[in-house]
Amino acid sequence: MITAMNQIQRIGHTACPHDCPSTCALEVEILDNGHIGRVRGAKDNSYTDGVICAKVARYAERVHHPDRLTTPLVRTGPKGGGEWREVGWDEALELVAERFRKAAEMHGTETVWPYYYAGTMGIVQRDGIHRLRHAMRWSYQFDTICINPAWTGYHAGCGAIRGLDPREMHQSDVIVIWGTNAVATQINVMRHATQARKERGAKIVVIDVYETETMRQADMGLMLKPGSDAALACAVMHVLFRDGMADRDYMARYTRGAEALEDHLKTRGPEWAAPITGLSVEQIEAFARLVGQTKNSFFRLGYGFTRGRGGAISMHAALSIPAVTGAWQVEGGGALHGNGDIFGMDSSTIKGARLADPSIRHLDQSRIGAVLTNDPDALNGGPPVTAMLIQNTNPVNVAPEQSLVRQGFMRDDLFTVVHEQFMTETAELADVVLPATMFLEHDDIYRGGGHTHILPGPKLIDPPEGPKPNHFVFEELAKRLGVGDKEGFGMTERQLLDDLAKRSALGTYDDVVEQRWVDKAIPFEQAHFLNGFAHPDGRFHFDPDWTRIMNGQRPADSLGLQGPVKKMPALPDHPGDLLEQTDEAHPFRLVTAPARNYLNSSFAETPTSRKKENRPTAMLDSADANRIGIVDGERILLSNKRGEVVLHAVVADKAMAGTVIAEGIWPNKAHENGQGINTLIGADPIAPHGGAAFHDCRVAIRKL
Ligand SMILES: Nc1nc2c(c(=O)[nH]1)N[C@H]1C(S)=C(S)[C@@H](COP(=O)(O)OP(=O)(O)OC[C@H]3O[C@@H](n4cnc5c(=O)[nH]c(N)nc54)[C@H](O)[C@@H]3O)O[C@H]1N2
Ligand SMILES: Nc1nc2c(c(=O)[nH]1)N[C@H]1C(S)=C(S)[C@@H](COP(=O)(O)OP(=O)(O)OC[C@H]3O[C@@H](n4cnc5c(=O)[nH]c(N)nc54)[C@H](O)[C@@H]3O)O[C@H]1N2
Ligand code: SF4
Ligand SMILES: [Mo]
Repeated sequence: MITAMNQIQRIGHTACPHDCPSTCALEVEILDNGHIGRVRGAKDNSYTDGVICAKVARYAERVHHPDRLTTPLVRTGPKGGGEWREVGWDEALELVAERFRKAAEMHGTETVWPYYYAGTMGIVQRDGIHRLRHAMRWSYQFDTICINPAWTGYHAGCGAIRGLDPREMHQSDVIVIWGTNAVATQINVMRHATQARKERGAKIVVIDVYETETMRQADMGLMLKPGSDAALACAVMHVLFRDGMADRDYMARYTRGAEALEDHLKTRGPEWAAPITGLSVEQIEAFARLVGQTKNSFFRLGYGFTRGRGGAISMHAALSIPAVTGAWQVEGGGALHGNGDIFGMDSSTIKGARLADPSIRHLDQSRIGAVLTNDPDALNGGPPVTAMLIQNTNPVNVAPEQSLVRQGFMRDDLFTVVHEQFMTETAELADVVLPATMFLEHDDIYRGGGHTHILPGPKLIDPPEGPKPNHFVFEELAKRLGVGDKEGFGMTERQLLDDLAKRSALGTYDDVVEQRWVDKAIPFEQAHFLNGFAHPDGRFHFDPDWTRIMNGQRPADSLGLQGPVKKMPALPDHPGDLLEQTDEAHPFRLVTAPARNYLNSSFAETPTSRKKENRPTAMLDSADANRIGIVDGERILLSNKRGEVVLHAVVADKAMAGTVIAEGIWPNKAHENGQGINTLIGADPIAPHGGAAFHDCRVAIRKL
């Protein structure tokens, strides 16, 4: 424990490893007992600017948590029964290697499915699993749970995942924070936006489906119906064309499809959009006027509004607005969703890219429930999955179709290894649990999501005895599985980081550590696409060819995972019947938004976060609550064809009637019947390139 006796010995420099676009530069107090004290944001990093979220400031609670896993465990009783035998690493790894080898002998190598995600964003620890996957010819994962609809929609317009330098907000007179609850999910967006307001009177517009903390700080809050953002964008562009605020010279030089768009939008004005969005005609006109008359409008486009079945369409439609106004031409004008494409990092050795074989099947990450319950379509022409290695993700909690996921994990013929920091609900259903280190305890490197920096995260403290880094697991399994001296194996983390740094023209890893971060901001002309957009024709596409959008991955259909491409509208439009439709039995639309004090499934284990979030709730409009006779604080049941979830009602007029908000991915067992919120969420892929519609879900509600 940290006591007053422990002095600060030094300040360590690192980066936040969590799955958050802010990727903050951190300063960590290291105490003379080897523990950490406070964690702060680096003041001299121009994006972090000394500001981080409260949950990471209290990281001592997580890294020195008494419930951390410290010993490998082998299941002794029935699955999920909680009976384990403590074993040494050697025994655990021998067992795993033996079972993986046997599974492959029986069903072929594709029966093993390494399943991972972004619990750590460190490139060595997160992506090294692919090296082992490729070497062993195990099944691939089609990563869909998070970025796909957003990136697909953005790529459709701009041709790359990059945009404005976020620090340009300080040159903006309007900042549109669209479909992201920045106060909760990426605090630094809010920091720069509110500073721009202070410095130059910038107006902040927030577009969300409920009154978030972010919206509360806005000058203009647009609260709309879930999934209706593209309709809003269409009406805004209609007004821009109608009232002479469209920049026709810019469009002629830089865009494709502008004439067709103008024509198409003639029937999609504010009167058309008002009933679809729930906004008033006046609100839509006012927003259109604001961005139409303010060239330096900064569109900060988030993920939240893309987590619906029209998600890629919504992103592309919102992104089309600055291409109509020509905002991109001026400082502080244009859009940013993420800057993934600016870094030029070559992690091919870490990933074992040269060992990859494109003929090996892909399995859709979001459809893990269908995969594990042997849905032939989800298995994509291959054998059943009978062995899994899981790292940095908690699918029993976070994946859609939770009932199927759980049923899959309970299969007796499935051998599951979970490498984790805590006994998550996925680990509880494993056959073997391996304890993992935390970011402060191993070496890695990170890159910004919503900014322009590459940040090193060197090991700062020793782990407790027991936990090992992901890298250790790849290497030890590779040895036991006879991978031999294939490229990338037999190297330490430091050697792989040096290889990455060298291939990426960053010098050595030590050079990067020395510098604390490397700013990879691209020149103004490039960030603003003034040398052309990133499509081969150099133009922004109002009329994307949705069958060819790849966002860095191969298109879903070429992986054998056919998305519903044919339903995509040719030009920005309301996705309409692509969305999950409410009906008489299910009159509510559920949005499963993030909780401020959790990060996905993480931090639900830390006492302060848990206390602040209190209990799982569903927020209802008072008219809805009255109609079904629910009062604040009552137990209620949310249900649809996928299952039932118990929560407590919060009655508050913070969303439109018909919209219900459940914040946070609570542990399943925090809900009365043990069914978590993802029981209600579907896993059918979002058009055209996959993704999970976490915020697009119809439900019935009744009181208990
Ligand atoms: N505190 C905290 N921080 C996090 C996370 C967390 O769980 N908690 N998760 C991390 C991860 S993995 C990610 S990907 C990012 C995601 O961060 P964001 O980009 O912020 O995306 P979401 O968290 O999905 O949702 C953000 C907002 O979108 C709104 N929303 C939902 N549907 C619609 C819609 O149809 N239209 C509009 N306009 N808004 C809609 C929700 O109400 C919510 O307020 O945040 C990261 N940071
Ligand atoms: N209802 C609903 N569900 C959602 C969402 C939503 O908005 N609503 N958001 C979705 C999104 S955007 C995402 S990205 C997913 C994310 O969901 P998860 O992938 O589960 O996300 P995390 O909670 O970030 O990380 C998972 C685990 O990684 C572990 N971990 C961290 N670092 C390491 C490490 O170095 N090694 C190992 N072995 N383990 C480590 C942590 O202990 C944690 O248990 O959830 C999705 N699920
Ligand atoms: S805001 Fe995001 S990146 Fe920054 S410390 Fe918090 S979780 Fe980490
Ligand atoms: Mo995410």
